[in-house]
Amino acid sequence: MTPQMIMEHINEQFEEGIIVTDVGQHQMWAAQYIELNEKKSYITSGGLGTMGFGLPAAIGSKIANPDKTVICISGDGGIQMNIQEMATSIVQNAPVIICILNNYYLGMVRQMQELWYGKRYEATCLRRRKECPRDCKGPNAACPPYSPDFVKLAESYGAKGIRVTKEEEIAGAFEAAKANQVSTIIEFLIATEEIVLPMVRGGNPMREMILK
Ligand SMILES: Cc1ncc(C[n+]2csc(CCOP(=O)(O)OP(=O)(O)O)c2C)c(N)n1
Ligand SMILES: [Mg+2]
Repeated sequence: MTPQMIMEHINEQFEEGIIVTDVGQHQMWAAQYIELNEKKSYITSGGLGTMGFGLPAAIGSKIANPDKTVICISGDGGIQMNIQEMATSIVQNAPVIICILNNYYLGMVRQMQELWYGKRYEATCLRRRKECPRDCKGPNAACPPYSPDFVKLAESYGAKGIRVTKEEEIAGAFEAAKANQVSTIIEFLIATEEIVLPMVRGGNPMREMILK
């Protein structure tokens, strides 16, 4: 399942709403693929790059616009920076649809380690354990399971949780989330080593943009 598929489903399934992003690769995919019009608006921390922005900003958007659908697009890293605000969404009765694009990595930084540091993944794999080989070059059959279980985490707050593992499940997950009266986390297990382009290496001029 590619991130682009998820963005296309959001475009097709929501005629109106406020789309809010967190920070990372998912933010870039949202910026590139989400279609906006007079009924759809987009809130992002942009280049300020404030991980943890997405969920509280989505809840605030919902409180200010109770009649609008609010969709938060976040990563498996960023969502955990302010996950406690799930409780706020419940107690304030401010339901939002939270899409977690789970690539098991702090993907934006992993991408830089891949492109410029010979895949020396350091502090970016969210499955990494002490037993893992020092020079791991990416996911393989020996990888431990991902923690936390986002579906159970959603349920523990009194919200709903749905896990989507393949493309055919995307449409049904959004239909279910729309029908829910409480916040819904949809965890999408996406390709782990996808990169987002174009990109400029820190300190380089724009003419040295990487396009492919
Ligand atoms: C508070 C904060 N810490 C660190 C960073 C640096 N940073 C930018 S994107 C990113 C990774 C985000 O990971 P995830 O939320 O899983 O999103 P992904 O890139 O995988 O889509 C990091 C660590 C940041 N922008 N803000
Ligand atoms: Mg991630």
